[in-house]
Amino acid sequence: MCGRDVNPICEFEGRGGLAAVRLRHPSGAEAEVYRNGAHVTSWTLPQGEEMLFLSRMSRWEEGRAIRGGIPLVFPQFGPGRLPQHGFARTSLWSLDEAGTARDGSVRALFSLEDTDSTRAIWPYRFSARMEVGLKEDSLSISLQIVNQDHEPFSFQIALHTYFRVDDISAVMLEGLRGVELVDSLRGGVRETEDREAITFECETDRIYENAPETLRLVDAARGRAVVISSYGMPDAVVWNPWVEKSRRMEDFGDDEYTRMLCVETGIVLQPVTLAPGAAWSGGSVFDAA
Ligand code: TA6
Repeated sequence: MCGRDVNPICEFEGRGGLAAVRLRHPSGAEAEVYRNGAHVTSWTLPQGEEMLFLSRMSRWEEGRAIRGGIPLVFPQFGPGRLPQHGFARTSLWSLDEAGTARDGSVRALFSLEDTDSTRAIWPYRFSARMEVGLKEDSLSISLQIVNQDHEPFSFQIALHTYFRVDDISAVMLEGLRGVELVDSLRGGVRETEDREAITFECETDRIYENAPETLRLVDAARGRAVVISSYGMPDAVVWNPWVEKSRRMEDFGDDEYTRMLCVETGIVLQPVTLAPGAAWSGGSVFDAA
């Protein structure tokens, strides 16, 4: 374990014996990333305030998605030919580089290449890279996908971020007024969001198409806001399982819906098609306000 170690980078054996790395900024801000899925499981501000939700019921097993934090959805969003949300979040990523950058941020670079098991279900050669960047009051996630195959391939990708909130009934999500959405709970019906501040009173599962690059999550009960910026990823998914779905999720506490909101930045409705040798990049920055 990293304990009071003040080094910017510390690799350790995390829960379930899984390999993890802690990033520590001189301000005291910290982040933890598990190589299983290149999964960010914690982001704390300099005074120790946790910004991400992590279920107390999460499993910690190689090859199984961690419930909470920032799961990476790739190459498929949702159900389909591949396992739900694709294989990136259940694959073991390499930690390639880590340290302090010239701008003072603490960074860790992870990569994933195709393997026999990925090619068995998704017959393409690819390389994926994720760079996690930590500053005093912000966390950034940069992504790159390269088509290493001789054939073009299409993919969806998303940062399925679970933000921690003190009380979902006092949460507002701002910036989506006028954006067209697909409601996954009503058979994909399309409508236009007419609220500037979205509030939450029931199960919510909506894909906003071509959302603004910046959204603002306000956790009024905590007096905290997070500015969610993204680039290269035009869609935003907003999800809270509420009561009944929470009860059906065995790695999620029945009452935990009150303390989380997923605001997922990604490419969902119009998959990206990459020609052989081509690269895509995108990412998000979360600023505590
Ligand atoms: O966030 C959108 C969504 O697709 C929801 O429909 C819900 O299934 C959620 O992802 C969680 O999916 P998971 O596979 O992580 O249980």
